[in-house]
Amino acid sequence: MSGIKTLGQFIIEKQADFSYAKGELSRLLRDIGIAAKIVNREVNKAGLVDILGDAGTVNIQGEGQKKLDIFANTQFISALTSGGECCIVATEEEDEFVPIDSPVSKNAKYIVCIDPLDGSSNIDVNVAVGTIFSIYRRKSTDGMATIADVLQKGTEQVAAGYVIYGSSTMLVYTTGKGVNGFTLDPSIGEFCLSHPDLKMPEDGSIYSINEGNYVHFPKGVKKYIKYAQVHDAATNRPYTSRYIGSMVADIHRNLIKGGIYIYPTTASSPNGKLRLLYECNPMAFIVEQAGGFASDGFKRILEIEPVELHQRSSIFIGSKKMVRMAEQMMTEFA
Ligand code: AHM
Ligand code: MG
Repeated sequence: MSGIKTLGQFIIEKQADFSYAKGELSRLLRDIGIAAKIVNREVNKAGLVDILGDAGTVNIQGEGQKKLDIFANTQFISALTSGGECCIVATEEEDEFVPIDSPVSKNAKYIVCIDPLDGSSNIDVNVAVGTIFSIYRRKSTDGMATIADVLQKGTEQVAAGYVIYGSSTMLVYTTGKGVNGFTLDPSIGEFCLSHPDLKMPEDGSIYSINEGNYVHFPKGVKKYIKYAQVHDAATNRPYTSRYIGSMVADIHRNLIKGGIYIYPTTASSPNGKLRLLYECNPMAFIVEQAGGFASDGFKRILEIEPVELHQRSSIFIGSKKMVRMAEQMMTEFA
């Protein structure tokens, strides 16, 4: 097996990095990897079986849930329940957090926040979707973990990652010591290290935003879009516009090529659309660990104090120089 390093091997190798962990975090990451493979199998055959389309229920945000959202939600909760390392799962698909009340899990050290299948409106048209997860250490020391254990700032994350179900399936994660990417080799059913120590270019020339909402954007965002479209050879402008409408896929591309992804406040989403705990914080941790930056337009995403489970935020995330420039315009035209 020359040259191949599987996710499992890599996690075990890196376990020594965590003086506080006795293998629990490694097992948690392994459990997430296993659930991701099961979800991948179903996503891959979405066009074949009658699992496609609306399930007819509506999630806490009032959005229609697709059947695969529900499937993915169930898979991740069940993997985290049987793994025994996690005492609470907070998921975008459920209005309350899910306490894991088994004898082994209730004293477990970790909290997982997860968006089991992000961008699910893209499934019906065979466009990449993703899973986003975030892991925190439990703060309380006895009894059942509580909401206070879940509402931690992004800076407290001990690990975060995403899975992209795209032209190939990848799992990308960080434990705060850089970012590593693994590609699923379907022939052996293993995630294999393919993108060691991922670094995001400091500057880039891709901007990703749903420009259809232009009229509803804050002035600073409008100015940034105009800046992105001006010809200036020295700064590689005009930038290229790329927007898939699937956060994981848009950010994954920009992470590798250099770029900025923006989901600002709009008239219909005055606090932004994306959720702080399930989407913004984990992606911000990964991007910062790769050398990029994430802001809500004025302050660092990872330093926002969460006050509720399904809190939303605007987000400007990507290559550091691009995000700083967008922040500058937000302040100047506030
Ligand atoms: P979801 O969690 O309901 O799937 O929504 C999140 C998705 C992101 O993946 C994507 O970037 C964004 O919503 C697209 O929103 P819009 O269609 O408003 O541009
Ligand atoms: Mg989502």
